[in-house]
Amino acid sequence: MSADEAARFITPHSTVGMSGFTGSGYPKAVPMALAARIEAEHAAGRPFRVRVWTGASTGPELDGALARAEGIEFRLPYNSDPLVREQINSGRMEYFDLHLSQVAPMAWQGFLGPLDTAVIEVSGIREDGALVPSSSVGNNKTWIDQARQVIVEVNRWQSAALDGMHDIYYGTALPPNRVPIPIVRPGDRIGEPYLRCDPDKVVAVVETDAPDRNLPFRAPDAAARAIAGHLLEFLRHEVKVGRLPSALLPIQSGVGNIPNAVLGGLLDSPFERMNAYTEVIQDGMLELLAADRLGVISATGFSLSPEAAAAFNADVARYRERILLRPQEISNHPEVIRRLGCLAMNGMIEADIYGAVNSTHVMGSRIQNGIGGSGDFARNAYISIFMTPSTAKDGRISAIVPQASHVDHIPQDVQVLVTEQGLADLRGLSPKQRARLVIDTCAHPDYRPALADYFARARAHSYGQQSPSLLTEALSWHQRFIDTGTMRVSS
Ligand code: 0RQ
Repeated sequence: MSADEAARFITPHSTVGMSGFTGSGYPKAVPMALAARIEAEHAAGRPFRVRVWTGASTGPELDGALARAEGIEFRLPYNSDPLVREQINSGRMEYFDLHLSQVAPMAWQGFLGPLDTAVIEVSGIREDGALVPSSSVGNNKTWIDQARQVIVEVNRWQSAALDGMHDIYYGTALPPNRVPIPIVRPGDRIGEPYLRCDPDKVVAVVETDAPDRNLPFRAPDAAARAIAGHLLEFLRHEVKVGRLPSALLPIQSGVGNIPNAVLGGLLDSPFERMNAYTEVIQDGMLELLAADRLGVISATGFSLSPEAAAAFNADVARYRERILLRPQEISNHPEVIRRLGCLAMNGMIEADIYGAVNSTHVMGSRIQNGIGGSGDFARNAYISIFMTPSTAKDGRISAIVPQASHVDHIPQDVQVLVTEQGLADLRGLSPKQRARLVIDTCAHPDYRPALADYFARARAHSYGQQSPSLLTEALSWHQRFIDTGTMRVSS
């Protein structure tokens, strides 16, 4: 049926579980039709908002359209849409930001309430009613299993050759019935290629032919290349001294400019054929796969530039055997990440001198995106690495601060910090040893003296000496930015 007809099954204040993960595999027609319906209802003076659950970020046709219609009252999890961000930060939308591996298990626990409708993009429907997933798996299995009714969007743009790439594991349960997840190598297939779906639940099938979000990547700038350089040197050193194998350990890489520069650096690196156990497959990962530098990639979705998406779609069959897309509950499973010993490499907003990392909140209160999978990987990784340029906003903000204005990753979950200034290997160090190294290695020279001065005075006057702190001053850098537009102290 048409998307307009399908959207009529969604009622005000109900909960809708949408497919979609970092701009791939999200429904494109039904959310737009729903947004139009919400706008019409609002114009007629009738309130209409819904609760939206997704895999992670989606695209302008979903989050953007529904936010523009003022149609989302509550959203979970990770978001990167600017309109949604603006509504969250102005207090008009409630946002529950949680670890991506925990979304499905928490939905099963029941405290989030019932799921009324699942809207799931697929690349095909088989004769037996099983669904062929499209370019992401995310929480689709859980949404289909939990929803009272299912709307399926079949997207012709998605390559038919995706068939066979997915690994949908049906062995998860709530305690006390949990069993081990039997993945011991990134490429292990433990499930089925298709999503099971009770045909009696399907109230609508809508056909589309529309591309995924596919944002172009910026070419790596000098800071990104410097960060990648420091990181690759560190990994080479770890191999040389025998702490990492010559093929490294399964890599996890976040999305964005810097992680992409790191992947670019791996293309020319001396490491043997590597593997990836990650969430998102970006351009750099496909290049590594095509160059045979990567053996297998396990993830839950793609996040490609338009060129990479077109090239990939034209050649999916070539990659099919070496890419696995899993539910995000499995791609980000703490048990598997710990067992495989992933090397986690993620971006951050800021870190403090003790190595606590803020991935989510600007100036402690404004959400940027969300924690995503960074926590799933950081806590359980073999080595947990966070990266950022040492300053933001043309140098007016230092990314190394006396105290993080919000903490997503505690110092125990942060082993390596990298900026374009250098790399701090914090493993095995006490808080005071960490502080000296972070200030000397990672901070921008413009902010280094002020950080060293703060640390020296904290050493002299702090209440305790384990993690010296001046409580009334620790967040003053952020307040100065809010008050004056810069963290710099005016002369
Ligand atoms: O703002 O857009 O207004 O210019 O934050 O920063 O430098 O473009 O960096 O795109 O790599 O994002 C942490 C947000 C970095 C990302 C974060 C401002 C900066 C800019 C973006 P503008 P950049 P990136 C895998 C793992 C959490 C989820 C995660 C993220 C904007 O990496 O969301 O890791 N991570 N998931 O100006 C004020 C600072 C700032 C700052 C940057 N110190 N203060 N603003 N910005 N640093 C993927 C998934 O989980 C799905």
